[in-house]
Amino acid sequence: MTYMTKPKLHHPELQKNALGLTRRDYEGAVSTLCAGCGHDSISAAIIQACWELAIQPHRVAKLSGIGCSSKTPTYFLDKSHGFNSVHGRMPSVLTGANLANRDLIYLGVSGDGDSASIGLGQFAHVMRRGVNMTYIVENNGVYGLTKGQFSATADRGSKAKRGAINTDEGIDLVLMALQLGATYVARSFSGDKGQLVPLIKGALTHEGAAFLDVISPCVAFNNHDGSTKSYDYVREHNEAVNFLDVITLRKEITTEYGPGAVQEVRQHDGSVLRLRKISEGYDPCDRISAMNYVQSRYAVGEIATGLLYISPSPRDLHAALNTVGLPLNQLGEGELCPGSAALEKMNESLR
Ligand SMILES: Cc1ncc(C[n+]2csc(CCOP(=O)(O)OP(=O)(O)O)c2C)c(N)n1
Ligand code: SF4
Ligand SMILES: [Mg+2]
Repeated sequence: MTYMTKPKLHHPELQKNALGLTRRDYEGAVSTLCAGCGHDSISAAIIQACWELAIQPHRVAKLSGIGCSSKTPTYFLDKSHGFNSVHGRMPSVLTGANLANRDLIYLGVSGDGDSASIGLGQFAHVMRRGVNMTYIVENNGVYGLTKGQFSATADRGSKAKRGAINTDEGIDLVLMALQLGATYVARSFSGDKGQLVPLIKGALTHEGAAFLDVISPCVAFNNHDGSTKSYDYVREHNEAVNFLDVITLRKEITTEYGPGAVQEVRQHDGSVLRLRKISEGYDPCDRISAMNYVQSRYAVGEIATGLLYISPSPRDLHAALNTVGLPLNQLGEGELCPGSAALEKMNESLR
């Protein structure tokens, strides 16, 4: 059995959001992942973020590939659209769906094997095309579902559960996303809900390619000494650059911070991202500095987390292709099929 339904009994006093929905309205089936798996904490953070943003569940399309991580969309947002694709192919399926219906909020959930091994090409192209989506990689450094082989994000020199040393260089998907043109790039840790929930909210409200690398320990195969993706290792080496607060149009700005400590970035949808700086002088609007910073922390064994880069002027694939403003299912037959004369004219122009 791959999923179990949850009883739908709500406590009458559960807190409601602006739509009158409780967190339970954003849940899915009971998880069948190992107890303590980081992926379950990420599902909980997605539920919290969507509830806080008061997103209508039917406006979300959640897509994934294959892996324990890719199973997780079953465990949240059971009233949303969902598509579990082929291993490593979530980005192309999501791109097609996005081009057909630009009105939905696209959430792609993937694993480090799914995105950095078999799906690396797909990951690269969805980022460089600027597809408007939130791309979450639940990164545990192993192929959890197939019993713990090193994935391409495992660091060189890190140790497998049975003692083998990884001799290959690890791929940092954050660095790749920065180089490829993603317009919102963040890293977090499944064990830090306080940092993760606002980062997911910021990504969901961002109108462009938003990439989130979440280190998510695999308790069954990669949570031992010598692993660089274990709970202990990440807690000890986590270097947060900022703390994010997302203020939507509905919410008044009330938090007060000291002068100079906060940077505000206004997004196209009207939401404001307030960044409380932790690392002095870190500018999340400077892509090249972000790349240097991530690499310099890595060189001394630290993991840079937080909102690492945001473009104040994101671009989206629809803008690049100059597509029609409405989803295809809202167009009439006349608009979808311009007729044989128009087709003939087009063919003529290509002869
Ligand atoms: C085409 C294809 N190749 C290989 C597999 C076997 N396979 C299933 S999941 C997986 C890796 C999953 O790793 P990851 O994406 O990191 O997810 P995790 O289970 O660690 O969350 C592999 C190799 C497959 N299902 N399909
Ligand atoms: S095998 Fe690892 S990744 Fe898969 S559910 Fe268990 S702990 Fe999570
Ligand atoms: Mg994995």
